[in-house]
Amino acid sequence: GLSDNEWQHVLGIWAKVESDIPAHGQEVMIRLFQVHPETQSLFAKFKNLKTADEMKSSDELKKHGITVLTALGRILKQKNNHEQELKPLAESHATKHKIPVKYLEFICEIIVKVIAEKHPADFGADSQAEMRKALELFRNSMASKYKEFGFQG
Ligand code: HE5
Repeated sequence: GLSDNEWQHVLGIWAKVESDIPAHGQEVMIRLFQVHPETQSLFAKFKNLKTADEMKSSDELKKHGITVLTALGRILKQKNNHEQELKPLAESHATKHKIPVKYLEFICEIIVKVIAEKHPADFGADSQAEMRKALELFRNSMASKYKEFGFQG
């Protein structure tokens, strides 16, 4: 787990994400689709968007970015007690959307990169390592819940 101090840093950084969730979410989704195009094909609504410009003009993509980061923020704020918040997310991703753990890894790494680009002065190597640790905890919990729902991930 993370120490109190580490959680405090992680949530301090997350407050910067929350200063503009739509812009961060949009950037995360576009980057995910550009770096890992295989993830885009899972989205019936988005698989027809070809260029970054088309992605940027999609209100639905923007909305989904907000949904993803809002859900993740709620989980991070629970620190080590995220079971209740995480369970419905793990269930839908395991049984309905069928999102491999590998793709959770992709999006988490992109989230770190996007925060680093948008907040270079506040998100140095140590903060990045703390955020990676928090996101790893999230992924590990998702992976173990996936198994409870019978999805090997
Ligand atoms: O599960 C839901 O609510 C509990 C449905 C809305 C939702 C989806 C759908 C939410 C809240 C999240 N995702 C959140 C979330 C946080 C982690 C970091 N997601 Zn999610 N997703 C949804 C992730 C990670 C992640 C990685 C990938 C490749 N997610 C996806 C994919 C994905 C898909 C395909 C869907 C359903 C399609 C959709 O809503 O399209 C607009």
